[in-house]
Amino acid sequence: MNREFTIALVGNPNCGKTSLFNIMTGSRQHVGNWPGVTVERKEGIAKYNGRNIKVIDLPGTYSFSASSEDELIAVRYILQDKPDVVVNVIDSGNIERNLYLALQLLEMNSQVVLVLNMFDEAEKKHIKIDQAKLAKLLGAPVVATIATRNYGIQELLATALKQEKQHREPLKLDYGTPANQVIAEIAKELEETGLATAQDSRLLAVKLLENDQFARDYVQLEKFPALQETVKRASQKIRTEAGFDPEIYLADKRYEFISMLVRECVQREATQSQDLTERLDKVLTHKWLGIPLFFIIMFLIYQITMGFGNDFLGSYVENAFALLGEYISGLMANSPELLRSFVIDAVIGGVGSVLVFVPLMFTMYFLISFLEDSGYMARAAYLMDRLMSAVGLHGKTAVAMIVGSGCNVAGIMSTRTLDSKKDRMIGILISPFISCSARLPVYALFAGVFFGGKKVGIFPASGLVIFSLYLLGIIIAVTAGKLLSKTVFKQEKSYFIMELPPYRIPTLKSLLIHMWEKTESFVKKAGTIIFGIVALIWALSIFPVGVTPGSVESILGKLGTILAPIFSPAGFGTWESAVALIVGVGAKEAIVATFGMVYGTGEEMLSNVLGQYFTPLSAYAFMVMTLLYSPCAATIGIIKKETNSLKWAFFSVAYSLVIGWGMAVLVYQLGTFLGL
Ligand SMILES: Nc1nc2c(ncn2[C@@H]2O[C@H](COP(=O)(O)OP(=O)(O)OP(=O)(O)O)[C@@H](O)[C@H]2O)c(=O)[nH]1
Ligand SMILES: [Mg+2]
Repeated sequence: MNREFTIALVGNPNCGKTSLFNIMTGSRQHVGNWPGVTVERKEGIAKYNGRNIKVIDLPGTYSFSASSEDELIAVRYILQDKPDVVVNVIDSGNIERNLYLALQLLEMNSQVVLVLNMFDEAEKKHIKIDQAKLAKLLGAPVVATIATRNYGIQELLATALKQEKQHREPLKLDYGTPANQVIAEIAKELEETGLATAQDSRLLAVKLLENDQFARDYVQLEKFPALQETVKRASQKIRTEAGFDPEIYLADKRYEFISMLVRECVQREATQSQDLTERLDKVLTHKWLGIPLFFIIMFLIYQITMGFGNDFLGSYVENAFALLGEYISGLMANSPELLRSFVIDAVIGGVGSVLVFVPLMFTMYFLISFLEDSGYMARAAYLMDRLMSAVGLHGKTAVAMIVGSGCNVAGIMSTRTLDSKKDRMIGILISPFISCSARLPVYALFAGVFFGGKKVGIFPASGLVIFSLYLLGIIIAVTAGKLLSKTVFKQEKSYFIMELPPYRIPTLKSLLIHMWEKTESFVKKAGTIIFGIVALIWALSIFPVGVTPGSVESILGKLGTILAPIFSPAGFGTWESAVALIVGVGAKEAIVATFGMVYGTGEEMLSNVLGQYFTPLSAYAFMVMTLLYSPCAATIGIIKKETNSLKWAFFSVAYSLVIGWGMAVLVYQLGTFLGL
């Protein structure tokens, strides 16, 4: 079978690979202005001149010495799957740093196209790059692109296709006399033993000489004593002849070469003016102001989401649903009782109760996308790092927590960027405490009913309540992380290095796409998973035959009744709450849907009747429970997958159940004691 012509996008984190991928393939993969957005391989098809080109988007990596899971995915793909053309995406504004990876790719015997992306930013910084000269010195074609403006993409595809019939001489970087010879020897031995192909033998030889762990594992060096001996002798030779360890010596030679390239091909005009990024960072990452500003920004986001998204826009949708419910219920007045109950209670009451939160979702996602695309998220992680390291957690855990506030599954995936296995385990296990967007409908419902219309100072109380839950999630996550790092995952402190990208003004288009994607998946989830759960519990609510649907005598009611006493100390020991919490493990939005079904009456929206079943205090305890108890099914699945262990998935459910229940009880009992 003819394999499709495949190109792979490889480059440093945050250089615009996914942006290029999206334009080339018409995909809508997540793009964000911080390093480490993409953590898995994505595929798409680009068309050029009627020909299909398979395009692979990979996580970013700074070099071939991969240490974290996401980098490993990138490096392994290049070595094992051998794409026809490696498209090395370079951030033109930071060409020196990006060339480090480029040199390693060019040392392979494969087709490489160098892409100077973010060409607009280089121009803005008054950096001029002589593309022809760079291409000549590196022996590979160079194309300039601006992914955000769809500039240069056709040329990139054309150039990539052209390489099919070309032969490129691998870059023979001059490492000096002692090294050149030993590298050739190791490469030859690698090829002879079949450990490497002509394509990657030189690169792997260099990496082995550098004592690179990834390369050692990749060729399984410990199984080949003769080769091991050769590498050892070669290292010794460099040490005696050059006077340095091979790692230092070889890296130094690479930097020497890069300096030469930059001298020859890059022109910089000196500029005096401070750019926008520097000015903004003076305030936003200020030593004292930074963290309070971060919390103020998050506070405002929740305020706007509640005030504008939910109370203002949401009320229209709620009214529309109420009218629809009334209308349909009128239409179905003479329909069979069961059908009527299904449509009115399950579909309108259940799924409808979730859908009224669509405006809330898109407001939230619009604002979060703005923070992500502008580059502020990277600052937030940088600021949080100080808090994190104070309690012994790795700073990148903050990135996972921020990403996790959209969806815990995504947050857990993003722990792939953590180098140390232990740091990663902690990140995975604390991520589910972060308040994700699926919990928002639950808060919005309860906070709206019990705290809506009240004000604390100038702020609506409902927004404050939701913000307090967001903070509580962070506090519990950090505390749990500290405990885990002191007990199960004891280790040395690892350090956080994260590049702060320049602030970029997000394009409205990308914000709208992001918002649309997320809202669409929220609606889809309501129509599929939530609908499925609702249909199931509805079925349980009508049996045994003859009971009033949704009553305590139904199977559902009986099940809930058994469990209800567990929740009595937390103030919500009703069978309905017990059932809602059980199905909430399937998906947190299902909690709202369940109440909608068992309390709602179709015409009367849930928010009008909920007040009869909770007090403000028990409502708050219930929200705390929703925040903390058990991760949802999708999150449990990803914990199992990423830790590769059922045991940890189980642990995660068990310990969060205990914490969630304990905190809800604490809130309720303390509140009662205080007379709230
Ligand atoms: N000005 C400008 N911005 C760009 C360009 N290409 C991408 N960006 C922006 O750069 C940021 C990073 O883009 P991504 O496509 O997510 O980068 P990536 O290389 O996939 O990043 P990782 O997945 O984290 O490795 C986003 O904010 C993009 O909007 C460009 O050519 N010019
Ligand atoms: Mg990406």
